[in-house]
Amino acid sequence: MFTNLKAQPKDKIMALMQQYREDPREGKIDLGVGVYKNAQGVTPVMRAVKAAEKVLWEIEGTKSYTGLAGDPAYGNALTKLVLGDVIPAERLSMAAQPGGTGAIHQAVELIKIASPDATIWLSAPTWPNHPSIIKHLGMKMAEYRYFDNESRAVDFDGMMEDLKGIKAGDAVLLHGCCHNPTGANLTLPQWQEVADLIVEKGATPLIDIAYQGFGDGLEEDAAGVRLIAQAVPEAMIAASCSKNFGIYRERTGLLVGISENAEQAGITQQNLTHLNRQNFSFPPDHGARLVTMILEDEGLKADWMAELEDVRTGMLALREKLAGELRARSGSDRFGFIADHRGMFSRLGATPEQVEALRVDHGIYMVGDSRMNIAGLNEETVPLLAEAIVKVGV
Ligand code: PLP
Ligand code: TYF
Repeated sequence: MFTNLKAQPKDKIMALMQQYREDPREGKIDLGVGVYKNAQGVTPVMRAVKAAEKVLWEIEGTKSYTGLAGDPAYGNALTKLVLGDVIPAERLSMAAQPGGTGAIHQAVELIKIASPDATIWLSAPTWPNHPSIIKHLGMKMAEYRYFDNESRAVDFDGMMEDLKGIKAGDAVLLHGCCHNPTGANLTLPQWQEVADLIVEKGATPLIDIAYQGFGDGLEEDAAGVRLIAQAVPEAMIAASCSKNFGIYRERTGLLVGISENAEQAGITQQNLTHLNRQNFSFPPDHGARLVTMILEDEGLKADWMAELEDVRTGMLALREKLAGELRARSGSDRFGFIADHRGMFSRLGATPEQVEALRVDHGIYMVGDSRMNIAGLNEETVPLLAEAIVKVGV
């Protein structure tokens, strides 16, 4: 049987991580995988997570199964973080998932059940796992233009033109904030235009929000999601706690369904629960429990928000510094986009040869499409990166 298996494409980001680890050079700089790192290059356990884990160790009396859709308290707490109070509870359905990735996978499965001929529309570019999961599940996909390689900003005209091709029953995958891999994001008026078009076409948005709190703030980063959620009769939201709670390996995500009415929401809930049962029965609980404890406790929540805000403003300061260093070294404003982008990533717009030169000649690792993880920098390495970028001729 196994002799029938064929080789599978590698996860390029993971392959790059491996290459970085094997590089013996001392001054090497890792701007690859999308994991937050502090100035010392450490991905810390957040204070509130540590505190919650300590309490949990003391009070947790059982590790018996939760529900098939996870603990409802977790779903409610995380949904409130993402959506605020903009959608009445009776229209919501939710199921805990192993990470944001699990939530996306389950959303595509839900689309497959509800609308098997649907095309799922993806931004060009997008996170490589999006097309990979959709292809794996045998669904059709199409791309909409998103990034203008010249200005390194959103190509909104191109996006709207391409989205005119949406058909009723299709799904449109949107990044809720902090677009991966570009760092370029929609403005609120642009979100409104996208929402209007989706409603007009009778499509369903699938919003992937994996970096809430990493861009302009917890509330600000959710503004586009809330706007679109209020504008459409139905939507899916795949939320991840990996980054903003720093609990990557705990696999903590949530799929939220928004339905037109309470009756429809009940059926959607049954389907979400059914899908969990088919795929893994019960979702992981440890990360979800920590998130619930933090969001439900005023003190823990305040401390988590304060630490997250430090993470966010630290990355913004690095963006400003890098844009400044590049302005000084290149004698031009053409790198100003780095300060305009939000989240962990910016797409530099370098050629594959330049990305290669950065790695080979300067020990600087970024993804092949020239996506760099801003959190991989610190005060000392920003000038080194700026120098190298100018040297390789970006
Ligand atoms: N969506 C995007 C765009 C991401 O970058 C990530 C990154 O990690 C995820 C979803 C989901 O992450 P996880 O499955 O670790 O929660
Ligand atoms: O884009 C990134 O780097 C993060 C982390 O298969 C990641 O989203 C990378 C690859 C992968 C899963 C997560």
